[in-house]
Amino acid sequence: MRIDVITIFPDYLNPLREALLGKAIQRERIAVGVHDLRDWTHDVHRAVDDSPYGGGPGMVMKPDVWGEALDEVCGSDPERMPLLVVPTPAGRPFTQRTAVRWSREPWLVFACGRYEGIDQRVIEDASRRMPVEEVSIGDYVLVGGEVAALTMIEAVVRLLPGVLGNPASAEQDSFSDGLLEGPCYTRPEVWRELPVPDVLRSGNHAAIARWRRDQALERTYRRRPDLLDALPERTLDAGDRAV
Ligand code: 6GU
Repeated sequence: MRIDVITIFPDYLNPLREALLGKAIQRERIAVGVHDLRDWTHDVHRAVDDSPYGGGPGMVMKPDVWGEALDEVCGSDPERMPLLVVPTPAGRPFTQRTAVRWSREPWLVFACGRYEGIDQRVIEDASRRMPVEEVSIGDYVLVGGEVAALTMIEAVVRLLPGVLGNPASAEQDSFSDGLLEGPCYTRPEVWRELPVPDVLRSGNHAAIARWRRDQALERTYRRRPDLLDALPERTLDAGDRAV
């Protein structure tokens, strides 16, 4: 998978080179390009923003600069256009489903806006040549799209084959079955007078699976009842209905 990010703060994306993502780059599971939006300005001030039509606070990112940046980064081969992602608090919610869907794409380009946003015609124009998704990572407002892009890139890249050490761990994630994951434990058996639950040391694999499922259901009920409401009834087994 190829991932490009366009931003006025390229250093914000440095964490991409660390840890899991850095390893994925080294192992050539992903190729990453980070581009400074100001490289596509032509004025001495390298201006990327201007005041909003219609008045109001803040600044809006200029369409001409973004237009040239996207033309160059995305190219013009209709057979090989990227999926363009525009992080914005006004977007559709980014979820684990989005991450799974994007993990099948060969090429993602993230257009990170700052200030009040990007002139909407940039999105409209890009949509004439490529798929564009405006997405939000949650109901709060960040200063810019960079941290949101990092978040989404991490969620996508860990799903790619050969990136996680243990592929089974992606399948057991919170959300992959619509539930939050329950608690987990390791040695020692008793720590600060707190024992590991007996069932986990019983060796009874059916009982362990049932206990884990119950813990996940109970945690989801207490913390995210909205997820339970959204669960199709047929995904609940006989044991679940008894909980
Ligand atoms: Cl994707 N961008 C910004 N700037 N703020 C956000 C967001 C994105 N998602 C939630 N808040």
